[in-house]
Amino acid sequence: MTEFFPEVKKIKFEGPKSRNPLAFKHYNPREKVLGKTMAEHLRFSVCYWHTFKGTGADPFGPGTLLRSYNDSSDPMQVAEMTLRAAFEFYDKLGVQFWCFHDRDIAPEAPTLVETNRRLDRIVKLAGKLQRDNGIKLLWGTANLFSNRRYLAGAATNPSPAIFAYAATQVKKAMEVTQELGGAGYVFWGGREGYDTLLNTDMGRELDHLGTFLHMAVDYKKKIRFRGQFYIEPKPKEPTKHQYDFDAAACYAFLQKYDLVDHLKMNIESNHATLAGHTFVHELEFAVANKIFGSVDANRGDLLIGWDTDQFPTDLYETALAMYTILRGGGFTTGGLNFDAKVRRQSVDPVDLFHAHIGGMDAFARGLKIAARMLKDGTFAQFIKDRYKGWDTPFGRKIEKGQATFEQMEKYTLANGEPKVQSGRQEMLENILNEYIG
Ligand code: XUL
Ligand code: CO
Repeated sequence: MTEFFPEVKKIKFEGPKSRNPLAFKHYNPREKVLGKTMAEHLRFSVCYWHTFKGTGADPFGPGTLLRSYNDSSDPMQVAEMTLRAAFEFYDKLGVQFWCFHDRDIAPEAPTLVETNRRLDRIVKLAGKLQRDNGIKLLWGTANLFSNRRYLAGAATNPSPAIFAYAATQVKKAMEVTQELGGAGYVFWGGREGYDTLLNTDMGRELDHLGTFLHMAVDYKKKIRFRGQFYIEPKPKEPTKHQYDFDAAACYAFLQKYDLVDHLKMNIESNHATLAGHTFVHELEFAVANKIFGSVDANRGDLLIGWDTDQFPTDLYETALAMYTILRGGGFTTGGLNFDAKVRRQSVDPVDLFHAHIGGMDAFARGLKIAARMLKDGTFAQFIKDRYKGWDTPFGRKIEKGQATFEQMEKYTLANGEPKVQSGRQEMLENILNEYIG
């Protein structure tokens, strides 16, 4: 059988002293941390779109990444070779999961019937490759943003015919996700937003998005698809404003349309920073509101204002992210999906390995650091002490909603000026540095 990455053997854990760039220094899938293996905690997934369909194109120039599995004029042969290359990659890298959009794995044909036939053919092969390699599907999704028909959105398109086309596509994408045993299904609002309010009925579009998701929930029940639905926040790009702006906007939307019980958040690091938040802020919000589901792991660039989707390497980010995720109970159906792409100059297939190895090691280190932070309990104790006034009978009464403004006035007049306490930010940051180092 053709090998697509003949220069790379199975990636092994060699420990922190290894100087082999094609080895894990920290990710040891079988090593136990807080009672679970690293593999069980981290549930790494490789995304199909960037890793196997990414070309390196940017707004200033075409693709630079040449791959042997693209070497055919027959699009279905390319699709098949790419899928085989992908499973060779998953196996050599040692991940358990993958993710895809319908149109990543099989190209569109002139008619929807033929498009679905192509998809079925590839899904059949994917099922076999999953079984042969012991790889599972973390989640599937539909690409509702690349085709010209979706230039003004899918579920929020001004045309009901395009809404219907998008629903038809999601119906099929859910079916194939179920067929492949997917643990989840993602809704990322590709072009669900606007470029100008001069041509947009925002209220109506939001209603349509709510209706669309309810139709998806109904169909999920009908076909008994047991995977978890996720919504993936992003504030802008490709549109000027995306309705799923951030976790808070998504939560408000889900509450208004009575969808909270049906969707959790798929938090992407670079989307968080585009929204003016940190990655950890978005995770913390999701955990605090019990809507955390999964992660698209990547990072942005401090000086570039768009979704650069770089591989995560920052230990502060991975440590704090894992600290929040562990405090939220860890992953159940979700995982760490590398929605990240190699740079345009990283033209060799081996760069895909370097990128993922780095991301996996960065999260493995983050996990170990977070576990130490949790075990020591230093930060948890600090926070507990900071709020200890609320654990007194006076504080508890307020928390229970049993206090009145008049009682607050009486208390304040009797007790005078309240004491303030230091937030100790610098001290806490120094302690954090000790964990990272
Ligand atoms: C786009 C993005 C998507 C979703 C899936 O920024 O993150 O790839 O993750 O549609
Ligand atoms: Co994403």
